[in-house]
Amino acid sequence: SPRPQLSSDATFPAGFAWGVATAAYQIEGAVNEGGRGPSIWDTFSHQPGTTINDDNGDIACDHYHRWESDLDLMAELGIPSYRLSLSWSRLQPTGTGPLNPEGVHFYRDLLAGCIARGITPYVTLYHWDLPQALQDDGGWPARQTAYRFGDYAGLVADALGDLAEHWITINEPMCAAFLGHSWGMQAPGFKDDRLAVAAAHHLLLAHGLALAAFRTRRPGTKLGITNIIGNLNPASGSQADLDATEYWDAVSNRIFLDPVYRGRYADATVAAYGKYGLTATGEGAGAGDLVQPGDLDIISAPGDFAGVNHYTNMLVSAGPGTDGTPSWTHVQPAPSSFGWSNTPEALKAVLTRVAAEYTQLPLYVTENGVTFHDYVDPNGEVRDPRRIDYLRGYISAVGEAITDGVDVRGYFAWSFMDNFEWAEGYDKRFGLVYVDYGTQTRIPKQSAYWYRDTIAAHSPAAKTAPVTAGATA
Ligand code: GBH
Repeated sequence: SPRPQLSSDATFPAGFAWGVATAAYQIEGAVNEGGRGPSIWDTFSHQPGTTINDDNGDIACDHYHRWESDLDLMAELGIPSYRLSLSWSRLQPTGTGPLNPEGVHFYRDLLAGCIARGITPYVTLYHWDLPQALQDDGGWPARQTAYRFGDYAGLVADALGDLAEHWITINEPMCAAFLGHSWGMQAPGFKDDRLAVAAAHHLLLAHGLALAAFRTRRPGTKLGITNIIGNLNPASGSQADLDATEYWDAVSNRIFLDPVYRGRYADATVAAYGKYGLTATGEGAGAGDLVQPGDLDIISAPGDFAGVNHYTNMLVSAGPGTDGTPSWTHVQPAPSSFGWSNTPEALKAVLTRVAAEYTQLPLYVTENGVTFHDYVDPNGEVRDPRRIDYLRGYISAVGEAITDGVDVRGYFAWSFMDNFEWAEGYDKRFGLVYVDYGTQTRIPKQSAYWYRDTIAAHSPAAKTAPVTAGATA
């Protein structure tokens, strides 16, 4: 290929974790098999009108039955690391009580299957699929759910903790809290900011309780939380736009970063959500107050790495949103199916910010990717040059951050294969591998071959065994 693999300023340390990511409900299917209990995503996606085409995850990629060939394909594509999530309700069908042996068996086989193929698993304990029974008891807006999660984490540590070194407690509490309880576009589908803020705090508390429970049982493992971090830019230099940007930062980024890495909610976040009971530290709180004394100590107990998911670069302007709050739009909308921009410098800015302002822990980009309406051409190939451009830019940005001194240890492309994109159903294809859902055929897109070659070119082994550059499809 005449095009350079990555920018020349990008460097990657030995041992850098090159990977792909998925999540349980988005790929597994088999929702009524192996003793799995229902989750809020089963309930939500089966309500008419909640997802595009009324799609649901009943079958998804049928990964529950096809995991061996999926891992074979991953190994063939030379992908060294795999971030996957566990279905809480497959492991603990009602969110309380002992683990379901069939669920444990499935995940032990899956994780051992990764290791057998030379693929290093990175495991997320919670990627949005709360057991429905816990929702029926109040869900994330209820404090006890955080304690149920701590118990679950301890049981998982005992049952599976020997099979992976890196564990992520919670994926994107921002989406679980706000998309699920304020915007109403994700399970459980509420539109109530008070519930969303309570959910946010309890998701953070759940992270802290899980970290402690896991650490006690598996002292050698590495633990962290993954936050989605957008890059926010004021639409103009006006004071109003600067204020609006600070507001969005406070309620989308800082609400999750400050408690974990600084041990208190930011003043700007408290200013926005004090009306829903959020306080900086819970000092002096009474029984029944949202933030309790000691919560922030649990939430900010040191982890071993920080997970960063990044997709969006936003332009914030002061014009009132529907509820009188500031509004935002995407920067330079590109023709991806979500209208997302291709602005890799935003990822570099986010990584640089987290390292400069929040933590010296190693960072992992636990998700980054883009969706297009990919299709199989008459030759049976899936050509996705825009995804290759996107990945080249964003991966280069990671390498440039590393060159500048930011300690980034891994990059996981979202996603290994096309899958159930939540409220967007199967309409949005994020995969490096195309999935023909009718036949469950997997077809690596050109981007998968590009990623394979990029990994090889930027891994120590490449120096002794060079590979042919460019896509081979
Ligand atoms: C992540 O969410 C998730 O962790 C992952 O499961 C998901 O598949 C992936 O990224 C891709 O979305 O109105 O423009 O916001 C990121 C947050 C939530 C972004 C849903 C897209 C809907 C479109 N995603 N959101 S938009």
